[in-house]
Amino acid sequence: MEQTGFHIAVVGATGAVGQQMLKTLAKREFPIASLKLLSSKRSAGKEITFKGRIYTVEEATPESFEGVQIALFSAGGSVSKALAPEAVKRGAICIDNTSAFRMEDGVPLVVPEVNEEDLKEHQGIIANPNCSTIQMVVALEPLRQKLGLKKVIVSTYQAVSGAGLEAVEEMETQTSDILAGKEPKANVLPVGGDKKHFQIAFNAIPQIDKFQDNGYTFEEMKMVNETKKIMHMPGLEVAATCVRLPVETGHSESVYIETEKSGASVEEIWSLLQDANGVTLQDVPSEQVYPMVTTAVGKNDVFVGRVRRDLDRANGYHFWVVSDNLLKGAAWNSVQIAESLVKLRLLSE
Ligand code: NAP
Ligand code: 3JN
Repeated sequence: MEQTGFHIAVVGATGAVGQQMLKTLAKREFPIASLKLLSSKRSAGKEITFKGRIYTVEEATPESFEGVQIALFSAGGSVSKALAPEAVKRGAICIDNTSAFRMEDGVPLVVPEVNEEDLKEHQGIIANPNCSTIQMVVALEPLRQKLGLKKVIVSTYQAVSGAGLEAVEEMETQTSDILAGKEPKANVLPVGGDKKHFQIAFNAIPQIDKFQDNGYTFEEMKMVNETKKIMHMPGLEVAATCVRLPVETGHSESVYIETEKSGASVEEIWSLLQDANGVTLQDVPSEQVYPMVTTAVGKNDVFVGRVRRDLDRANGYHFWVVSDNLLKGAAWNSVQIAESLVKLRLLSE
């Protein structure tokens, strides 16, 4: 008997994001009629268990998408560029985790808590923003709605899993090598393909992705450009500094904003955050309650705390935002987009 639900493909199913994608689909009981697990030739033939059933991973090719309704891509930008249009040609809606199409006109860049309605304009490809952007805009949106937003300055403290499974392995090997008194080897971070590699264990690296000519890295400019697109605020002033830390999973961010309206109290900001979808407020300084990676990982929400008024500006506020970069930053946001497509009747069963 044919199962009810959707015909799904997960491209990059063996990767750090792909694995979380499968866990999230299972946890959310997303209605699945059939599931294809796709990767490169390297992992083809590997077996993965999903909801008690064993699936064999296949090499992703244009023909893989015949009969697929939703394709979740997280296999890198070049794979998305080559295969997402092939999937669309065959009738699939692609939810793409890479930067390949994020800034293209006609491609909605969606964080459901902020701009779910943009999904209605899709032409086959929907982009999932960068993880650091996602967790920040979820916290910014309720403040923008009530107070208006003029300026955002963010510094990130990003986990190694954002750079993939190889980077996590590198950090673990370096850590045990250093603790054993051996010289650590660095081949992956800060970014594959750049001139130099640095140790991440016991370090903080102020480079995520390559540098652009303006002195900012691609990761920093993704935060700038994607925030403006998602929030429909081309004039918003945004600047970012992105730093990699030896944390396995969970990105943290120190955010400074200037609002249109002046003088809101910390209690008013708390109340806006408390009522916001997808936000958990953790802010009791006297009890040392604030968001941390150790308590945020494994959860779908964005955790916000350390809310303070700026000492000099009546419209300036500081806060701290933590989220699981592989969940809200990638897999959960993608599955949430798929759920929104179903809710908005933009997919037919
Ligand atoms: P990863 O752990 O290195 O996994 C990469 C995945 O892509 C593996 O499943 C790999 O399959 C597959 N792959 C590689 N080359 C392929 C090819 N030619 N054809 C088909 N599949 C191929 O990386 P990750 O951390 O999961 O990230 C994957 C991508 O997701 C990143 O490159 C990035 O674009 C995106 N991402 C987005 C965010 C975000 O902020 N939203 C965060 C992290 C990552 P094999 O097992 O066969 O190698
Ligand atoms: O480093 C992180 O914490 C997030 C990394 C995201 C990433 C890594 C490799 C390629 C991306 C992304 O999603 O922006 C990409 C990319 O698709 O450009």
